Amino acid sequence: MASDCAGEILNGSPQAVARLITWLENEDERAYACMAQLYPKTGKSYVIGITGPPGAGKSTLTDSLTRFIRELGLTVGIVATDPSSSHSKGAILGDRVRMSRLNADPGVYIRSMAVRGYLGGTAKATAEVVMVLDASGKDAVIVETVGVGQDEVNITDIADTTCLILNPGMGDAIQSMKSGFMEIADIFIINKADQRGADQLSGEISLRLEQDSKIKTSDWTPGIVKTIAVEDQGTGDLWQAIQKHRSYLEKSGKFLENRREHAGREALRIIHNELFRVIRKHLETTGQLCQLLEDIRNRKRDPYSATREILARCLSLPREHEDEP
Ligand SMILES: Nc1nc2c(ncn2[C@@H]2O[C@H](COP(=O)(O)OP(=O)(O)O)[C@@H](O)[C@H]2O)c(=O)[nH]1
Ligand SMILES: [Mg+2]
Repeated sequence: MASDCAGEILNGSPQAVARLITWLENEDERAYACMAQLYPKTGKSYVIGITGPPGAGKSTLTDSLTRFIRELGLTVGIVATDPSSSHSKGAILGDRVRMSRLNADPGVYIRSMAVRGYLGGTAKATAEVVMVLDASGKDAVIVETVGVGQDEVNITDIADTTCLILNPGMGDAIQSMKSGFMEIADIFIINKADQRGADQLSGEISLRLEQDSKIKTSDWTPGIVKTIAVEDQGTGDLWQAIQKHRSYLEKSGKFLENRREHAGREALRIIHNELFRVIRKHLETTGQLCQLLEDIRNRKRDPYSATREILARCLSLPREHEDEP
């Protein structure tokens, strides 16, 4: 039952969290009733986005940062979206092994999610999984993703503080980044600072930031932090940089402003997905979808007037799952 599940999640049950996330991924109707109950209890976790190219050290740093946060006595939820998992299970397994020290800790919940259908990005249900971990009482939620730009959910729409990880030698990548791309980062992390060129990269980032007109006029200048994630070095500096950004957000009023914007955008996404899901299901169960698509393929119909007609019919549909509380 959805109401039992919500209650268990509010009591911090990891089994209930796992069950609801599976429902969300499968678009199981029980998820919606449960999410409706949890929603008023969300908004307490601080959400940290860790993004960057594959191999930059996102998982290793997430592991290190999580252990640091745990030592402060705070609990952590981790959502790792994995672009390569549609091709092989290797990367997700790798993450699991890398984070295995955390698996035994009841103050940490880790969920890997597959990104289907496109390269890179943030899984569709990521924002919802963050809400579930938030409702389950985690103080901080870390979202690891390679997604920037081309996916349907941007990390900056989910995270309070977004960190972009780069490595020494990526100066050329910085130079060729489109304007606007630099703006996604509240903090730049130069990971693998044990390798040559960390200072040079730091200089290149600073230069790009100075040239960026939007960042120049903003009252937040992104921090640059050097880390060696494999040796747990720089993690404390990163935590401090995150705290500095958080206090900037809170003092400037941006924290609530961003959260309001995120909530509005997420609501539109939920309405979009849910309307499509309900209408598709109706068309499928009544057998209309096949016929309609066949008519369009055969050019007997056009999809525009068909959509109008479907909408007109569906808007007088009886309500779904009225049996759920
Ligand atoms: N030399 C060095 N290697 C690192 C560092 N951080 C991570 N790595 C290695 O880089 C590889 C990719 O790391 P991973 O965390 O899986 O990257 P992700 O794809 O961004 O999640 C692994 O072999 C890590 O051991 C670092 O600070 N220095
Ligand atoms: Mg990873």
